[in-house]
Amino acid sequence: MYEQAEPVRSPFSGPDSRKTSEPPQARPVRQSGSRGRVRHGNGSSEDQETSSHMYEEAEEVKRYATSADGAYPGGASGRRGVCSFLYARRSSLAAGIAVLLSLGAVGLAPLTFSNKQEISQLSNTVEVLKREQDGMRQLSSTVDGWKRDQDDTRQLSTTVDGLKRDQDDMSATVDGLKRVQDALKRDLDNERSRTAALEQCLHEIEKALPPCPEGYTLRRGTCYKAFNTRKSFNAAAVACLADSGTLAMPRDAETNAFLVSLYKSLGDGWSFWFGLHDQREEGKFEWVDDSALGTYNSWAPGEPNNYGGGQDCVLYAVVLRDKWSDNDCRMRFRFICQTAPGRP
Ligand SMILES: [Ca+2]
Ligand SMILES: [Ca+2]
Repeated sequence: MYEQAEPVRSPFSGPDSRKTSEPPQARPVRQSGSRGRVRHGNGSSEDQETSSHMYEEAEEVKRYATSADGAYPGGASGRRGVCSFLYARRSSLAAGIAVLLSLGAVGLAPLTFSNKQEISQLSNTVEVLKREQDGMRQLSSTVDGWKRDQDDTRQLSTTVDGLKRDQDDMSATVDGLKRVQDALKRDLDNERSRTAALEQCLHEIEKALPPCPEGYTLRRGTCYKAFNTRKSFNAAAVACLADSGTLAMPRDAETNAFLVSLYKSLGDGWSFWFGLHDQREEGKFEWVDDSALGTYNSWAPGEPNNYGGGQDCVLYAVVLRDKWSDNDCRMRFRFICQTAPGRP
């Protein structure tokens, strides 16, 4: 295929360079080996030979490619020659491409490595900043909590101040109440002293009084007796008059309690008339000496009820726990009389 190729001279072609009239000889295709490798530094004679052959072949291809008709001499056979030529040099072309890619990789590797380092450092910095941001957020939350605690403390302080003022006011009130209590105690002591003096005086007077009629008991200058006989209200009043007295008139709680204890000394379970009635005007109770009932009373619950329309006389109702009850004056009950000392 190289029969028509123009001979090419090369400074490394050696003695064969003189055979210009002879067509170039086809070279065997080399897949690999020292001729296909790229070497740097000192070139050996083999390397120089390889470079010479490559140069010559490149010149041949260049001439055919730049010819007027763009065709390799010989037409289709020429194109086949180019393809054959490229195919035969594929190992060399591959080596060249590999060299270029290696150079590119070698040149890009430091840059890529540097970028990776910078990205890694930047990523680390971002992580650190994120952690610091989280820390700042936590710190901000803590500060907010402290502020709220501070506000609560201020409110608590205000509340404590208010409580202190209230305590001072209460202390002043308590002091005033203590003074009033002390004054009342003094008054009570005075009253007790006066009462004791009066009791002593009354006792002295009672000792000077004549005695009560037989069967009567003296209490605060009056003689009382519970009769163990049953009479109507009016008959009982007549019996009391026989001792120059009347039915008993308990005008206060102490006298009322005394009379209850007096008739219970006769026995439990009996009711007793005493000197209260509304015989002159319904609902208007008065004592047998015609004096008004007054403020004190000891009515049983629901009494007086004038039950049946005919209850005008009052008794101690044993079934009502010794409380007062109006009843029919004609009924016969035991009774209590009172009289003055010295009377027969
Ligand atoms: Ca009545
Ligand atoms: Ca009644």
